[in-house]
Amino acid sequence: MGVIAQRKRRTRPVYVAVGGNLPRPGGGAVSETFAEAAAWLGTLGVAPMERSSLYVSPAWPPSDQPDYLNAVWRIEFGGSGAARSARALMDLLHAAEQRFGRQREGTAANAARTLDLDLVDYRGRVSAGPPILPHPRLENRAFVLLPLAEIAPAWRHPVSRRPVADLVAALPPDHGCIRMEAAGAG
Ligand code: PH2
Ligand code: MG
Ligand code: MG
Repeated sequence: MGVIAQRKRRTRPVYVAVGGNLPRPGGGAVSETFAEAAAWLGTLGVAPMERSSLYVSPAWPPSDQPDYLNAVWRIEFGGSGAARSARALMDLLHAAEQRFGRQREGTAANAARTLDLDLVDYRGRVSAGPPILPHPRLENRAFVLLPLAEIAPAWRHPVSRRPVADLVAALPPDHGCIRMEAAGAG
């Protein structure tokens, strides 16, 4: 096997958790925001190559916010060399959030949002950040684990090494996160 083929094989994937529970300015479904954000990232050489179904879940912590739409994407980098570090990718994800109407200034933690793109796993790296890797709250979040298990059934938590199926099985039964029937544009 050539060196290039070997290197390709060893490259570990990057996963991003996607969420939103507000229409962006000017309107439009959250699912459309996801699809357009994916397309925009693709133009920057950071293409979501695999996208889970869309999942609906109540906002966490419980509140009167609209339900969230969530998904997980596997990201691949194009030839341009864009975002070939976790930090650079995080910056691009923040730029996408801003482009699609995310308000950060003056908003509380867990405020409703048009688009949230969280780096869940960057090639298995463990880091105090920024960005903190792996995402510190992913183990308790059905809305991250269910879509991740869908597109990456062999995934293991980079620190605990627990398989994603075990993490899913440990979720409280009343997590309320439901996969939408049609494979979405998420
Ligand atoms: N994201 C949050 C806070 N709460 N709840 C759900 N259901 N889905 C989310 O993506 C989510 C949340 C902050 O990022
Ligand atoms: Mg988040
Ligand atoms: Mg975020």
